[in-house]
Amino acid sequence: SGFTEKQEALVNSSWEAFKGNLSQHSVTFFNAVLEKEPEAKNMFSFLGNGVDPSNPKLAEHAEKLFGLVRDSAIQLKTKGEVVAEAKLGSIHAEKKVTDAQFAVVKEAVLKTIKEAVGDKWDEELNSAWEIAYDAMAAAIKKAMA
Ligand code: HEM
Ligand code: ISQ
Repeated sequence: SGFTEKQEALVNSSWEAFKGNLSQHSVTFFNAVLEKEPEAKNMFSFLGNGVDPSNPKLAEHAEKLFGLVRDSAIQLKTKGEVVAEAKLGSIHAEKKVTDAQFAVVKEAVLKTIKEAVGDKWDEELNSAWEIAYDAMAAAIKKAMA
């Protein structure tokens, strides 16, 4: 039932793969979000010119998001639950982020991790990311309320 050491290790190692080519994977990530949710372009101040691979803000923001999903995996393993900082709740409440948008970002995270790990991808790895993402999304939604 609990999040296992193996699942935590899978998330950690694929987080390293993501960081290994951060600028490329950040572009993949933003394109995947915008393909399903064009409105997101207006939600991020730094997307004024669309997805510009030379804009360092893309990587900065993507790194924060993926880093928090990794942190979620660590929290799940060490204490069995995930808590989000109050500020994360207020930012997303302010931007009026919806459940449907959380689902779009989830699919984009999974697609990006698949690209990052290449032939190391399997269902177990995918499922570990899903569990960690869902737990962090739930914690943010709770902090939004
Ligand atoms: C801001 C994390 C889901 C929209 C932030 C920030 C963090 C963060 C750390 C503040 C720093 C930064 O801007 O990079 C997360 C995590 C998510 C999540 C971990 C899922 C588990 C979403 C979703 C949306 C969204 C689904 C809607 C498309 C935004 C916006 C900002 C923001 C618009 C403000 C960006 C700006 O300053 O221009 N998020 N987020 N987030 N998030 Fe999220
Ligand atoms: C949501 N929150 C923070 C950063 C993000 C970067 C890309 C797409 C969605 C995001």
